[in-house]
Amino acid sequence: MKDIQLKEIFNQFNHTSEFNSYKELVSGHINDTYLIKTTSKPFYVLQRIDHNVFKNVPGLIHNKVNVSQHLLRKFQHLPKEKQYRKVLTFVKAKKDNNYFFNDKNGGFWNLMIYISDSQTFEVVNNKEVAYEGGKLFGEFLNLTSDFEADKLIEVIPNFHSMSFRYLQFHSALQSSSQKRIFKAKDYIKVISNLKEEMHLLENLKKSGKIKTRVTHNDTKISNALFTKDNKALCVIDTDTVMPGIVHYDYGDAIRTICNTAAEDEKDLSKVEFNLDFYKTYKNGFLEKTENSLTDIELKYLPLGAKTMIFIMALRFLTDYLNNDIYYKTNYLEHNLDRAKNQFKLIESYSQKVEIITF
Ligand code: GN1
Ligand code: MG
Repeated sequence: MKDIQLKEIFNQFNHTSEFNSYKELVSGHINDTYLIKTTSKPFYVLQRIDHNVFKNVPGLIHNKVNVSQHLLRKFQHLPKEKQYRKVLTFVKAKKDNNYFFNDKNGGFWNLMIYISDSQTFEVVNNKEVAYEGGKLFGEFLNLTSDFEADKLIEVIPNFHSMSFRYLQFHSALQSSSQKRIFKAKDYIKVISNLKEEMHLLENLKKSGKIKTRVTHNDTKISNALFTKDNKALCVIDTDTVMPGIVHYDYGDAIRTICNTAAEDEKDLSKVEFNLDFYKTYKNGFLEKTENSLTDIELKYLPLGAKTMIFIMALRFLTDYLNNDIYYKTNYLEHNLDRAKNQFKLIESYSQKVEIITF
């Protein structure tokens, strides 16, 4: 049944390929994503955007298509077949000249060309991947630094706003069950103790001391494509490209590259901060961005890492307290386990990395 539906949706887009089969790609926590295998290459990635999370899907599509086109212009010097491996290519729908298709149930779909002979990592076990990941996300920031950030729509307002995430957390505490609050109790104190430090970057952004630019905002390492021999290829999942600060992207990549275990590993003894990968990632990232970063941006990069680990811990815990209404979960305490994992990572990070502040 599902293959018939997916085939129908796939055929609403402007391509000349023939649907053969599909495979669900389950790594993301929000959208539904399918690899569409066709009778001859290329394959495609078909995605239903969760419009409860992304209230303005046309705005999201506008952002990511424009950013892709901007990147493509930067890769004009490369041979054509290389260009299309370094940047996402979106396919238009047949109707209305849009890059999305609206199904009869109100679902929003978009289609991309699948970049073959590539791989992604949920956990990094290899220093080269840390280095290449740093270069890739650094290059993304570098190549979009001349894209006017105010041309992008803020598809999720306050996405990395710490004060907003604290508000959401406190309101979840008000309405949560005693049982869930009890399970979260050890972390409530940590959240309160870190409050001031975790607002530092937001205050620097608000005061204009750190400037806003185009950022990806979801630079977990599984959103980077690599060749089979571990060379960085392409930044994917550009749904959240919005104005932001460099620390978000720097930090979210570290959150995932330097965790010795997966984001939802339950055995916390496996969760450590890998300082070696941190240094390697930083070198790759700075290779691509150092010349364009101000002293104050550079100074606060380490705090960016801690802040991004923390904001994910806070969001996972908030969703647990809210009875799991936001992230996809596979079992009852999945969000709690994700939160515990991220709090453990902050602890390990703090033991290993010196935080530089004023
Ligand atoms: C969500 O859906 P996905 O996996 O790309 C979330 C990110 C989190 C991430 C944690 C729109 O990303 O902010 O960092 O989970 N995206 C949204 O893995 O909330
Ligand atoms: Mg995402």
